[in-house]
Amino acid sequence: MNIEQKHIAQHNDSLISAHNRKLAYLKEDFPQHDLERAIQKLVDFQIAIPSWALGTGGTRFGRFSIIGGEPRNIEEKIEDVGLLHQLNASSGAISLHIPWDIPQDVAKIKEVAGRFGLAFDAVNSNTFQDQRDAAHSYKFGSLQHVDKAVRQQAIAHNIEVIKQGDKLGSKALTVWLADGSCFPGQLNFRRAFENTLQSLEEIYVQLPPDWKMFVEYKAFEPNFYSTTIGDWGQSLLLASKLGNQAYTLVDLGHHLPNANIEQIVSLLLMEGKLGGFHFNDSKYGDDDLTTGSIKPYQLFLIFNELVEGMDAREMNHAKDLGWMIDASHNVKDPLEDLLQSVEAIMLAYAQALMVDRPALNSAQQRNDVVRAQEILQHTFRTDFRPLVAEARLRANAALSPLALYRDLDYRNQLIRKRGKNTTSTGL
Ligand code: PSV
Ligand code: MN
Ligand code: MN
Repeated sequence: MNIEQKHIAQHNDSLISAHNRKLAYLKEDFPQHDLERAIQKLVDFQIAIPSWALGTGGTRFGRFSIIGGEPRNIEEKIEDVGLLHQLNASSGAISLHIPWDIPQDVAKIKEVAGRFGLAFDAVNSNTFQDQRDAAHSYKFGSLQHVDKAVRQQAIAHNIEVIKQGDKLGSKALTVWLADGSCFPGQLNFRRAFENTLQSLEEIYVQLPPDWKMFVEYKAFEPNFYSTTIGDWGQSLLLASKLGNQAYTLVDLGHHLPNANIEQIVSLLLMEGKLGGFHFNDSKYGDDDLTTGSIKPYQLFLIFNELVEGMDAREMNHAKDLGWMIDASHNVKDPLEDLLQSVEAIMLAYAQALMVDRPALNSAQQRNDVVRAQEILQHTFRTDFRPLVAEARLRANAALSPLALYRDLDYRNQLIRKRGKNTTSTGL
């Protein structure tokens, strides 16, 4: 299914005068050059959508399949991302999770993705669930396991995922392990870490030369006493030992409460070891809520460090890191939720681009704490949504993607096509 360009044009016509008025306010207050630079960076910026977030999610207490019209296979998942990309021109990639996704007909999958101008971002392996007919169980871990045969099975799976991703044009493997322990004494920490490193080394040597490995960390869950890659220190240690194709991946929901994520981001970037993100938001743990829905200021502060650090290293904002969402939806239409997440990320990026950086640097040099805070909060509290909308307009997308999605009654169109009782992931 496709959105006709005439619908986008009609929608934009109906909003254009209000949009121009809001943009004009910004033009009065900020230099034209800074605004133009930000708009171009926003046009270029793309965020990958996780294939597993396109259907209704669930918790361990249940799953309510209330939406309907969810994608039934990988091609329909790609079509859904294509729809988002048509609406916002900022969702130009999909991240697959194997074996929740089984890319069987590679030519067809590439054809569907090509139709919507989508790329394949990092492929994710899964050794946190036992697969049907598998010889060994991951109950006591995968790459860390005390039994070499179990480790070997998990290594072979990761290598298979690289092969599948390579056929599609992916350029990165994300490894997230549930490995750890639930009780003191269950695990020899050192041996678990060494086994994990050795296993990752066997996977690492199979990476094509232009690939990256993202080592994702998470403080707890499903193990509740120790997690073998539990924080950025452990991930960075592994990535450093593995080599220059290995990086740390920051999932915003994977920290202990009150962690200073923006500081972690800035140091990883400084060390050249920041691989990318799983964006989401949380109040308590790995809540996987809509990005920017709980802590938008934190999201802005993270982007503030990114813009500062990437400019200092002369990195390409759009291409040099993996920008991905990792979310789950229990009460919202997943597509609406993803539109909100992308919007929040773009806005945080726009705000960060508009920070008066020379003034901030100077305030920091003078230890002018009050001025530094004023600079950041002034930018955060200025309404830069028109910049994000303008970027969409220039990329032939919708001024208000969510409004157009609702106006077109798109969910009901999907339900009519795919049916009411659909499920999409292996969750
Ligand atoms: C684990 O909590 C995680 O963040 C990893 O990225 C997994 O791949 C994903 O969630 C699965 O939903
Ligand atoms: Mn994640
Ligand atoms: Mn997670």
